[in-house]
Amino acid sequence: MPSNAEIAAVLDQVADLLEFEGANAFRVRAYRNGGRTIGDLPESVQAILDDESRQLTDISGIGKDLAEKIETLATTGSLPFLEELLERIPESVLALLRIPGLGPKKAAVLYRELNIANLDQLKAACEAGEVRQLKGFAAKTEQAILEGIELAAKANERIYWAKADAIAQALLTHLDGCPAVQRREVTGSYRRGRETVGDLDILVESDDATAVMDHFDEFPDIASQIGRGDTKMSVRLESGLQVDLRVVDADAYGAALLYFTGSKAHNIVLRGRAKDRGLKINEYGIFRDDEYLAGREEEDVYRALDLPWIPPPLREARREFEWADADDLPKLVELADIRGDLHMHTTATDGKHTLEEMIAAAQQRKLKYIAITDHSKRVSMAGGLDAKRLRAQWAEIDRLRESTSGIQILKGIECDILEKGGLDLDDEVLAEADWVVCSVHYGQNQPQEQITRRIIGAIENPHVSAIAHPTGRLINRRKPYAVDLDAVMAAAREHGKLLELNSNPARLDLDDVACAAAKAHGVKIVISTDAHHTEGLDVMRYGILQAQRGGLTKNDVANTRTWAQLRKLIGH
Ligand code: DGT
Ligand code: CA
Ligand code: CA
Ligand code: ZN
Repeated sequence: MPSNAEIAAVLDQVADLLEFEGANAFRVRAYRNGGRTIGDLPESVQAILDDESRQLTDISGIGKDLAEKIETLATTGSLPFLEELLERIPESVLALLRIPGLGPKKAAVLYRELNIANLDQLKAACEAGEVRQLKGFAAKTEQAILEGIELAAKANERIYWAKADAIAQALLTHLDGCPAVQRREVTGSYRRGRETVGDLDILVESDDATAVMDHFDEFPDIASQIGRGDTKMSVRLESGLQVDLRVVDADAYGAALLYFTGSKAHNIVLRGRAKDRGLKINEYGIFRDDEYLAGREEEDVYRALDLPWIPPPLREARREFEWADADDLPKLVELADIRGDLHMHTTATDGKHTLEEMIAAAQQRKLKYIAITDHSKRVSMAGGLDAKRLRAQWAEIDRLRESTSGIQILKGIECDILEKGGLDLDDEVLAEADWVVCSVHYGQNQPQEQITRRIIGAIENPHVSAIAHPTGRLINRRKPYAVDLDAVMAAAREHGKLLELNSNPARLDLDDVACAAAKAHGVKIVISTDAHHTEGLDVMRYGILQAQRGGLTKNDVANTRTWAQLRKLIGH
């Protein structure tokens, strides 16, 4: 359920897009004012929708059309009208609208008169003095725009790893069509599996850099070239993402792979170790004086520094060198280790697929067990389950168990932790469940002590198995709650409860650092998908990356166990 602020942001975006398209000024203003009204509303839109005696049109300034749009948005989480608008306007143009001080009207003039469709083109046009010649623009405007571009670039959101992955795979497939490409890899933060990626860094081994770059330049989604040299090149894609390409020969490939994978902090430690040994390391290899010692493979370079090969997710200059020196690098958990998925939804609440469809999809993915965890009744917008409906779903699970083989279907629930503390369903109901995962969806802005107390209260309940998305953060969109994770972990340890690593690419909650902290506390992690449709089951691999970055092994992750073992672990 979107918050008032989220609804307001959507209405505001609709206003921007309508204005950009030159829509009627009254219409634009209706959305703009509507956004402000909802943003300033002292109570939640949801409360009004829930109350049958009231209507959104009762709010002054919200007409019938707007009320319908808001209701659609509130109940489905998306707005088809906005999607339509977005489809008509190229993604790169949207970046223009976000430049402080430019605004949709001026952006539209630039787009129509000068054909400017992205930030690089706009910057070039300003610098060439073309913008000041337009009606309604001046030299001063040009300067303001240039400053705005800089600001916008800084504020430019890093993209989710999952989105970067889709682009990276397309780029690699494209590069594989070039006969001059020998080895190739996406390096940088992407290879380290960071939750967000600033830009993509592609490394290619080839003895014909020109041919590789010419081929790369034909990638269809390139919006503009940022620069090109003899062996390197940078472009911006239509989506706004920058891609750096570097071409090296075979002798340097391992050294360059190491260098460009980073992190920078990891590289700095490597350089220090090289220096200690009278060696020099750079992206071309490892050298004694001017003699090339190694560089074809990453392993060779690490070996020259008396180190084992270190998995990229660990390369953050955290504990990897300490572990490597003690010959104690963790054997990181892998997707293939995962046996079950313990958080998913069905059409009984806000899922898109039925119980049967989710089970079939889990079987296809070779999962050995799944827990069905629809929302509890407090989440009214999602049609959360009360005891009666939950028991009806469990009866259905009983029937399906008879006709299903190869997979265990667990009776679960995602039970809300109430604002005032306590759980949304009675203990006697929870006692009948195989698996209870608890989460905070309301009262997220409470002070630290209160929200921590609520979560620990759930952990103390003997029927509870795990805490879902323990900090509630949404990457780039919503800060974590003020929760004291240290206290939560201590409680989880004391009561033998699990903490979730929610694999949704927008959540990845717990994050890598918190996963490592949980391990230090002796708390096991359960990596779950929180799937709301069948394909949602595929996000597990993003959670695995985050767990790897946290240094987790198979043993640290509860759902690598059989259900019988896991059940014992949580004392059920
Ligand atoms: P990002 O793009 O912000 O998500 O993060 P990275 O890690 O991909 O950073 P990026 O693209 O600036 O550079 C790629 C790698 O190149 C980086 O991880 C390490 C290496 N690198 C870049 N600049 C430096 C530097 O000044 N010193 C060292 N030692 N390495 C660098
Ligand atoms: Ca990068
Ligand atoms: Ca880069
Ligand atoms: Zn959920």
